Amino acid sequence: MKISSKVLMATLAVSLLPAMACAQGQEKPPVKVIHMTAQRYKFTPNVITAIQGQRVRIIITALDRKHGFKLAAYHINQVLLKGDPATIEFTAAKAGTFTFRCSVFCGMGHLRMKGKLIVKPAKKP
Ligand SMILES: [Cu+2]
Repeated sequence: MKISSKVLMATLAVSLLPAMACAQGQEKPPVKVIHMTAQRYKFTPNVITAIQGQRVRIIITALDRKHGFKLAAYHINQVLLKGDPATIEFTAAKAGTFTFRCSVFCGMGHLRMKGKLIVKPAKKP
């Protein structure tokens, strides 16, 4: 009987752990995760949105060659190596529409390889 109650306690503790981790996670603001690809001469998706103050994580994979992801308004410039996902994380603190573009010359269409980050103003209480 003693052994089986110990096993039961251990089982309960293990099953409660994920619930506790989840409750702790709720205190942090949620992160918006965006998966993106880069290839001549576009980012997919090329329009991304966030709410002001939101934490944004963009995971970008260059599919065909080396590219870059430059979001000047947020002082981000990341080289993207072919087939190697790069993670960019920032807080969308400024509302507005901001252009991001390729920052590694990749061919004739390089200058038009760009997209938009739209940060909607946070609602006032
Ligand atoms: Cu380029």
